[in-house]
Amino acid sequence: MRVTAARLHRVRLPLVHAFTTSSHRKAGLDHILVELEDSSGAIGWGEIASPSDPYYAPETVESCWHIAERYLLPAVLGQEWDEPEQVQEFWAKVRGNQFAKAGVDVAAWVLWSTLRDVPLAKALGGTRSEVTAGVSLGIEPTIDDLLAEVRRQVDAGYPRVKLKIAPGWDVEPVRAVRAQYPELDLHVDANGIYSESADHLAALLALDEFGLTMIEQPFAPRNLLAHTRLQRAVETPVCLDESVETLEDLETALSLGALRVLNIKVSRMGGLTAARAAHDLAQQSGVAVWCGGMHEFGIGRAANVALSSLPGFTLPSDVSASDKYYARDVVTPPVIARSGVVQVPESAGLGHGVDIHLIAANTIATVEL
Ligand code: OSB
Ligand code: MG
Repeated sequence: MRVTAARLHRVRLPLVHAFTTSSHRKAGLDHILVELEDSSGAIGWGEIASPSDPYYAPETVESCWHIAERYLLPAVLGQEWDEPEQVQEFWAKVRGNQFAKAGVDVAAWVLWSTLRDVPLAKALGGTRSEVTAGVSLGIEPTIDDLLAEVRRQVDAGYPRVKLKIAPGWDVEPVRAVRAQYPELDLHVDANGIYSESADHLAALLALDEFGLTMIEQPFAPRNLLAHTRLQRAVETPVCLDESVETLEDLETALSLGALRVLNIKVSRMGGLTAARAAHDLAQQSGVAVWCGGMHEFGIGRAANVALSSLPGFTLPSDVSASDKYYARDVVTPPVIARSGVVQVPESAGLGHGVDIHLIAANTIATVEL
């Protein structure tokens, strides 16, 4: 197999509901769609779902564009390969830049599974025909707004709710949601904003009484020791997100006892090949995993659904339906959830059509190599 042409499209879609985390507020997103074409004219699509600002991870939309255009696509173009796992070896010299790599890696997997006429999920070794979706809810202006948003999503059938927290927006919103939903599968995500100061630790320890499924990424990404200390002090499982960008990060975190749950993101790990390897290692180590999201458009979302079909993804994934995020998605049909369950497509490749008219209408920049 040989990629003979590659294109990047910077596409802007408005979010149906603005999203606020401990670091940023967004009403619309720019993601970069990647097209890899082989000599037969077959196309594999991928998505670079980097946030615009370097607050979740060091990358930005501009840095991803630069790295993909200047390093990743030139490394892949013209190379012979038989298996999608080989593609990451072509850019092995490029450090970091996981989001940019992930978009190109997914495009290679989609191209390969399309040409081999197998569903992406099967190509990865997926065993589930459906996956359970949770929702991730941002910080809202008031607790009443948050309760209304939880109500909307629970009524839509989602069985798990994650709440973004930050100092000053933690124990009280969690108490309020827990009081109304004593049995709900509920967890919190701090996106690394807490320190081990006395007041921050007091808030994190106070969360232990609410029966949360996990506390996700309370401390800064590289601060594995703080996560280890917290995990020793609380019953609630600690989950890592930003801390784990490579398999080696995961090995280190496991040997320290810094986590009991792992959020695996295709984007953060640099693609499906690495995400699947993280799944395998976590499964061997007895750590539960779920698939996190980055508000992907339908292409990245379909890849997340395919990954979530692997046997170790035993907790609900952030693969909510397209309509939670976008009025119109770039794939047809959009990703649909019924009672919080998403069917894993059975058709070859991505398992969705790609709406090139919608993409063209919302494209801000394109480049072809
Ligand atoms: O930490 O999981 C996160 C969105 C942007 C940046 C970081 C995160 C998130 C989410 C969204 O939680 C999950 C989704 O795609 O619904
Ligand atoms: Mg997170």
